[in-house]
Amino acid sequence: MGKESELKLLGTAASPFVNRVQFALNLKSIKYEYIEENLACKSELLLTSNPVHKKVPVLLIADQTPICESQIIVEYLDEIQPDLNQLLPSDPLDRANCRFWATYIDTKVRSLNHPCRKTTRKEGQEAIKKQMMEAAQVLEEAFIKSSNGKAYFGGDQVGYLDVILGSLITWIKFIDGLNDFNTFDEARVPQLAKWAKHIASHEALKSATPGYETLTSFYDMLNIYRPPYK
Ligand SMILES: N[C@@H](CCC(=O)N[C@@H](CS)C(=O)NCC(=O)O)C(=O)O
Repeated sequence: MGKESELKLLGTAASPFVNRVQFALNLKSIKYEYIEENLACKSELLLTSNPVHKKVPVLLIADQTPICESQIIVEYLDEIQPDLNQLLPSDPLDRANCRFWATYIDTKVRSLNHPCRKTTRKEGQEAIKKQMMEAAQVLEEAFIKSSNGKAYFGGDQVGYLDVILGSLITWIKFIDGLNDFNTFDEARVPQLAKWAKHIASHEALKSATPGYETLTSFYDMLNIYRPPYK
């Protein structure tokens, strides 16, 4: 690797999108310097390197050129370090399929699970749970097709979708806990539930996963805590 060898990652420990990039960096044994951002008071470096969205993660390569958006960063890492744990498959059609599901996960699943998701009505909560249940069912089918009876979306080794969805598991479980729900219910989505357990114990993800306290304080910082409905 040339100038890619000096990488800096602007992040926030509680962000699943930052954790996603860290997961990919770990899988690929790429060294980087981590810079913690305070999203309540964004640094000049963040504002100038991601002026469009002003969000983390941002990957800065050696000359400070920024790359924004977690999916794009993960793809970039896969391209600069293809020999170690290749994430996207080589077949163009399989790649397109992976990107389709990645978009589904980051739009549909993330919006249902977003910590800022607010509904003050019990019916609203129930509707969201129902939609999350349906989304999990859809992902169960996608997993069965993609994994071909193996442990991961990527087959025998961690693939792109394992990174994309794997990095959201901690937040999904955290929000589930507040809402008395279980997205990865073994009775409803047995294969997905088994996958979630398996990937969560993967060292490269474990070391990129924030603890419960980090999630709680981030959630509190968003100032949206409400007790779960009973
Ligand atoms: N689509 C973006 C989402 C990144 C994102 O939402 N980052 C949040 C932290 S989890 C952020 O920086 N929020 C700051 C803000 O909204 O001002 C990605 O995949 O990188």
